[in-house]
Amino acid sequence: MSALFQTFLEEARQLVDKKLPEYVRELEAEHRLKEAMLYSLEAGGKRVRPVLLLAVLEAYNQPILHGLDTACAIEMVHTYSLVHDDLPAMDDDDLRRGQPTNHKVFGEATAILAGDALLTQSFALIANADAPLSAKTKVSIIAALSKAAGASGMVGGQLADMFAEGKQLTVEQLANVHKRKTGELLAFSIEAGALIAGVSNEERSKLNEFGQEIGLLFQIKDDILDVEGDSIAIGKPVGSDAVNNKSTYPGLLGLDGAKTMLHTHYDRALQVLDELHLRGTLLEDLAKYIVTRDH
Ligand code: GRG
Repeated sequence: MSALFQTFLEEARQLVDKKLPEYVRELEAEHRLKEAMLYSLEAGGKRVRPVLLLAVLEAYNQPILHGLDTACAIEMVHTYSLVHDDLPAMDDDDLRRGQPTNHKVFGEATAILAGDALLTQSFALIANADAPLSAKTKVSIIAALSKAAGASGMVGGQLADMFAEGKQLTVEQLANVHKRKTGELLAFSIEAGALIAGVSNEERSKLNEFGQEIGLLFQIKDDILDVEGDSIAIGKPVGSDAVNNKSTYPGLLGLDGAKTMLHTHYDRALQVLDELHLRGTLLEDLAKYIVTRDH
């Protein structure tokens, strides 16, 4: 990782880490609700989505502070999705990022409401953004976020994923589920950066292609980490358990096949950056970070 990228990553994360709790603390709402929102917002996420948005601004030489409210809004939507994903009615998880899940600490009803409040608040953050964004830009960002997070994006992808469980999917079907469940919000992070930076429609559509590749890379890498992490954690040979899960890339393609696919999409992401004349910017570093990360 280049020193420049390392510094950017740290600075961007610090900005987001400082700003996110401020929005919640200033809300006129019940202490318990705010505590539950803060608990998951401050639980140590990697902040990949906000960093993607801020990196687009940096790549286009725009002040990154112009995107801070929107970057935090995306992290709120992401955090809501994890809180709800962990609920007993969904994945029923006890731990998230090594800590008890929101509903384990605050109870199911409060966790549902904390997720609802995070989602709703995200739209207010964009509408009330301090940055010099025109009303038209704010409406475009809000419309794109609703699409990425809603029924045709993340929420519908979550439902499709639930109903795909135990079924044998093709790689195309799997890619489609993940494109909606996790890819759309990652791609939106890039799109929001493009909208704030005011790039041309042509560049925006190329950046969108890059965003789609990033979404895929993130998911394939996540599945690979699950297999390698599981095997290391329980001392079994790599590929023994998680690799048998047919709704993951290693499950469908084998671990080596998934790694090959990861590198194919990484090359494609770099090619799109080339076409945008953005090779050598932080966006290339970020793509590399997503492919080489260890958690
Ligand atoms: C409940 C509407 C609703 C949607 C849930 C995102 C999602 C949809 C579920 C998460 C399931 C999951 C673990 C998917 C794998 C990819 C993923 C989104 C991992 C978590 O994202 P990171 O690694 O998380 O960015 P951190 O902890 O760093 O914030």
